Amino acid sequence: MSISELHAKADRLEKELRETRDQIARETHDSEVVTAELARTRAYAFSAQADPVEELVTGCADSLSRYGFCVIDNVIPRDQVDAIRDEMVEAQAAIRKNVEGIKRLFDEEGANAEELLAGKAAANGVELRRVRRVGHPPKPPNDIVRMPQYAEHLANPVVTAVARHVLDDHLRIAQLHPRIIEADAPDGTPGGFGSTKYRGRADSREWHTDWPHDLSAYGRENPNDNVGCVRQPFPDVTMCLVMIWYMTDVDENSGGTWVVPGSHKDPRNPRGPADDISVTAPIPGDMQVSAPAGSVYIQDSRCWHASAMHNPSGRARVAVVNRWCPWWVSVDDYAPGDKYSANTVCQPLSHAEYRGLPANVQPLLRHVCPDERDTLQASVLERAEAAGQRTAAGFRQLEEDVEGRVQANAHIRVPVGVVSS
Ligand SMILES: O=C(O)CCC(=O)C(=O)O
Ligand SMILES: [Fe+2]
Repeated sequence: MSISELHAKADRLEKELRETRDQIARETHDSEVVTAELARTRAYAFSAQADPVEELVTGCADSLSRYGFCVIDNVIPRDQVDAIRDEMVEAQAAIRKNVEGIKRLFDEEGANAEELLAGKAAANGVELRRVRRVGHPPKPPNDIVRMPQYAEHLANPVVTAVARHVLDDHLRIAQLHPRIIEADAPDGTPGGFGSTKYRGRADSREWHTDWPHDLSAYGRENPNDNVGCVRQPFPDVTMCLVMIWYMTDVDENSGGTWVVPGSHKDPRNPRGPADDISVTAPIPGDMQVSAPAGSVYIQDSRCWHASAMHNPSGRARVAVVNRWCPWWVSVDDYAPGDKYSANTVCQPLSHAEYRGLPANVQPLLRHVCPDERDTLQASVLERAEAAGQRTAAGFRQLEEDVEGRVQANAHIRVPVGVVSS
């Protein structure tokens, strides 16, 4: 057989293998068995106190790659959880009040951005900050400024080690906001996430994937509000880690995040126009995460997941969500007309707010402070320095050993024509 015939045969066999595996999964309900076991054993969870930390990092990275998510248990010490939970609840109320104030100023008073920043916002008890991109409208301050106790933990060394391992060395937090799932109310209003008319059923879902893999991109067809989404089928690269910091215990009765293990590698998407998936129906093999208060759920943004639309536990599920990216993802939003800034993309910080952050959090949020120069961090520069030296060494060979150099790459063989599945 010729080389090209062999390649064609390999492609055919790979395709057949994929199809056969899909068929086995369908016929043996493989995913349901795997998920039931995963939910029971919590094989996705690791202790924040693990020693050595490298084992936790590889365990989390392996779980993220295999299942699309992991949990680090007890990142926030037990004795601080209650205070931080209360802080998050108060922050959410203040953030909502502020956004309502911004809407009122724009809608009822017709204020423009410059007069608001020049004092009108403050005079009306509304907080607005200038953003880094010139000409883009101001936004509410980054939610982190309302949660100083939580901020002390945001750059937890174990959490950042996992993020650096999976993403890259220079990290940026693109979004950060509370996400509270209400409990059933005394008047009978069901608990759960989202519109009250859809809440209360354990068999309802709101499947989605997260920015930059959120297909409806917050703003759908509206160029003022659309923050951008990677095209389907998504490249097999982890571009964003979503972190959910649970400040209450979570399980299937108390707002544990719904997830479909393995879905981050599936080319389909719950919102995919051609994928024949209902965003509100259970998916075989889905499960809810369980974790003690103080734990951090980490997922690849491509993983199919949903907030619980039921919460029979009798208490609210309190959490803060953040989206972490490597420096090379374009985190700034493409929603220049979003004057209410209900979306939470790159909410800015004043210089004083930035300087008031814990020192280890500043590098993660420097990009949202327009008063700071946002250069690449040392670890990324060091890589470039090493590559620069390697390049210079090659040119030295060209000066010092013109003929001997010709065989210097004889050991390098690049496979050609290999199609990866
Ligand atoms: O509330 C949860 O458990 C999930 C949150 C979520 O999906 C999100 O914020 O994108
Ligand atoms: Fe989400």
